Amino acid sequence: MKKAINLKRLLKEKGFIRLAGAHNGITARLVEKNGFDAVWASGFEISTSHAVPDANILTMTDFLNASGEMADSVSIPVVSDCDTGFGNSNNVINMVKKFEAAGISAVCIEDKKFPKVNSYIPGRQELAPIAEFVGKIVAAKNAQQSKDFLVFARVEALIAGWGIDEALKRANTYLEAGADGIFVHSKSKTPNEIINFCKAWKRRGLLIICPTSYPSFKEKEMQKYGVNIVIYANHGIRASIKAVNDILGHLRLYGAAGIDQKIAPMSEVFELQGMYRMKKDEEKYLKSEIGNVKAIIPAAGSKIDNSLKGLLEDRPLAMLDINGKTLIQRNIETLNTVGIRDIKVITGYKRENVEVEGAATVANTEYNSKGIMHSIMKGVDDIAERNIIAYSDIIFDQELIRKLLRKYEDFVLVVDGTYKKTHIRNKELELVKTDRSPLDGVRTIDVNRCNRILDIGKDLNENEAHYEFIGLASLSDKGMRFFSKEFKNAKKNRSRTASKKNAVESFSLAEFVHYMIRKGYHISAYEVSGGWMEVHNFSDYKRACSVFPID
Ligand code: SPV
Ligand code: MG
Repeated sequence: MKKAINLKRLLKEKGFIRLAGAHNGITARLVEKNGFDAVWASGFEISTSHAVPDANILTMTDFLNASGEMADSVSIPVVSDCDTGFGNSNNVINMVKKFEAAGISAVCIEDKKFPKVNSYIPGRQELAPIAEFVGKIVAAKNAQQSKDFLVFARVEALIAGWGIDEALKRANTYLEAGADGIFVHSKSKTPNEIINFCKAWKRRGLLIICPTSYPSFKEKEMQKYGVNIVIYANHGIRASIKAVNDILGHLRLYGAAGIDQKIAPMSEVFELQGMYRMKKDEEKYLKSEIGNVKAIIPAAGSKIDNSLKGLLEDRPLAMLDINGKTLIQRNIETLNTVGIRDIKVITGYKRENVEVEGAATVANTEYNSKGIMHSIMKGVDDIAERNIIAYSDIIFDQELIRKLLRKYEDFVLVVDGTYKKTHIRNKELELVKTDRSPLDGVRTIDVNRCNRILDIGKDLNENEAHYEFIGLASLSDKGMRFFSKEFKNAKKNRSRTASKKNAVESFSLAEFVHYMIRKGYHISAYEVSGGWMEVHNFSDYKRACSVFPID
């Protein structure tokens, strides 16, 4: 497994690189996001995250799993802290095989006796014999598969109190044995010990330090003394311990009020965990039974019948509560149930009060001066195999949508032939004339017959009309492309002549379909007798309430 960024090359190019500690996928991702050159898969952090001491309590497999997760989560290299190599040279051979295969760019082993204890803990800090550690380095270098894999040797002589001469001797011997770099560790409160080491070290191999206990050492200074890699080993987990403690304290004392400003928003977490990328992948690969279908619900308009104003206050019609659930939410759930998950609700009037689940919202800030067609076009981005457009003042049932999805014509409007008998509103209807009249006055049967729309509009003569358009349409990808293209053309051509009111952006869907019919397009009618209801006024609302159970 190869990393996108090659650590060996990076070191050659930059001469000085910065690593920060991590213990799992998300912390590694934060290291990358914050611009570090590589991740330090810290033994201290991994142990802490398992709530055990950094003292070889965890196994090689625990470290391998954590390191592998980090490597999978970032594109920058991961350098794994492998303590003493989890045993003798036999364990080191197995370790290199496993870590290299897991996509790790380098391992670092330290010259202490197994089991080790974290370097900052006073007391038992026993060094391994030089010969034994050299054997581990040679074994590691011989075990690696790729020439780019690096093995760093960590000198603990200063930690164990053996002094600078022992540290120099060990550093030189380890380089001779084939180590790709020397990590010289110090727990001194000042950088002097490390500076003295650097000054005295004539051999000059790749040098690594970890300034946890001597934070005053500036990166510029480090470079002056020949340091090539600085590891900020454990600040991430210490920061998170403090942050989590603070937040838990706040929750205990005050509850969740006022806490949102102090924690990462969910959107940031979704971004970090890769949710948005997954949703994009889903669009591409997750094929549902119904294929790739999108829905657009224009709900930007401010027109509300006077009889409903008391119920709506500061909300658009789509937010009308019908027995515990809003009108729009009922439609979104119906679409979701059928398998349509890519839904865009176009908001405008009082859009700050529009709340939907299971759909995205797109703002139409010009809802006052432009109409439904402008809203619909705001919802058109990538064109799907099927594109549903549904007005926000109707409620439809699942069966109607399922049947509509089985209509394969390029441009289909759902029309109802029963309006002459059931018309109980005082609202102007968008009437439809087709090349064939309805099969029967009230009841029809779905025989999949294709009925071509000859005319549509509010001003159509009732005697000539056969149906009313219910505000639901289905377009194939080809149909949608023509629809968008004609809209753009019409916008361009008419902008010179039409008044604002007559501008194509102010058209209703029916008005634009009328325009397309005039241009010769074949628009089909899907005839229904029910399966939907409209909500324009208080009587409609009462009827809807009597149909839906209380949620
Ligand atoms: C680690 O991060 O696990 C290290 C560095 O080994 S330190 O804890 O600073 O010794
Ligand atoms: Mg460690």
